[in-house]
Amino acid sequence: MSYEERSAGHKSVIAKKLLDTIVAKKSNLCASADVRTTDELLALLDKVGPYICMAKTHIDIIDDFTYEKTVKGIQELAKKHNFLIFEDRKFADIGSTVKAQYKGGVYRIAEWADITNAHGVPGPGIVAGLHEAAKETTSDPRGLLMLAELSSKGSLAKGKYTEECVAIADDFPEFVFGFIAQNKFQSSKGNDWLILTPGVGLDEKGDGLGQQYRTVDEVIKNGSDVIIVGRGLYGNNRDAVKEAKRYRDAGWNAYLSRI
Ligand code: 5BU
Repeated sequence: MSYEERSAGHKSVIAKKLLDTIVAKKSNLCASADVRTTDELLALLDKVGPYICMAKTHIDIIDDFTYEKTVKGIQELAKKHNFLIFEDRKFADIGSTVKAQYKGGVYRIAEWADITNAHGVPGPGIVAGLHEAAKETTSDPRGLLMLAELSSKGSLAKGKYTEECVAIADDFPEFVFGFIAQNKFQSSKGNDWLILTPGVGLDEKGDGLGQQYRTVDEVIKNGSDVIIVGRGLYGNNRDAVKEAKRYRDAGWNAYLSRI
């Protein structure tokens, strides 16, 4: 099915917004902006902004983080270039704790990130806690991705664990709209999950610390809807604009051949 068709029938507001942005920009590329300072982060997102549907952050690796400069800066760029914001927080605690972590502390993620993600290890309470925090924080749509699989070598998230993670998602169709995963999953309740895939690189096979890269064609052919690319865009002194266009085109062409 095309992104347009899936948007029309989707139960999640945030999934619709993402699908519509992908269509408008002809880009299924999410930039993973894993740099260490606010200036580098904002400069990178301003450069690649026109070519991405989404920016993924690890807000806790920014050495000089301030809500005023870092968060406001990301929000301005998201508006300027029309992309969604995904904080890759990987929540993993009981419902009550993740609720406080998502809405509070220094980062107040629920206020500004359209999307975040969570491990299924604690069971369904983690999703219920995050959903409560989202509803108590804002009337803007918020979406959660469950971490069904990881790209790293030897990952324990597989088999029965992955199956149960997918089953948890089926009980929260308004909030959970898909997975961070390497494969596609069918919902037993007819939900249309989006698959966002990290571990995508066209020039390298890995990073020496367990990361494993597959090509854009491989992952899209296998059912991914969004490719997540970090160092492939800006590592090794790459020209981020040139690489963003390259990954955007590769992602879009692979999608067109799939449908
Ligand atoms: P890279 O530079 O393209 O390797 O960055 C990949 C990003 O995706 C990085 O921020 C990781 O934290 C994130 N990631 C991943 O690489 N693999 C996974 O399975 C998950 C997240 Br989940």
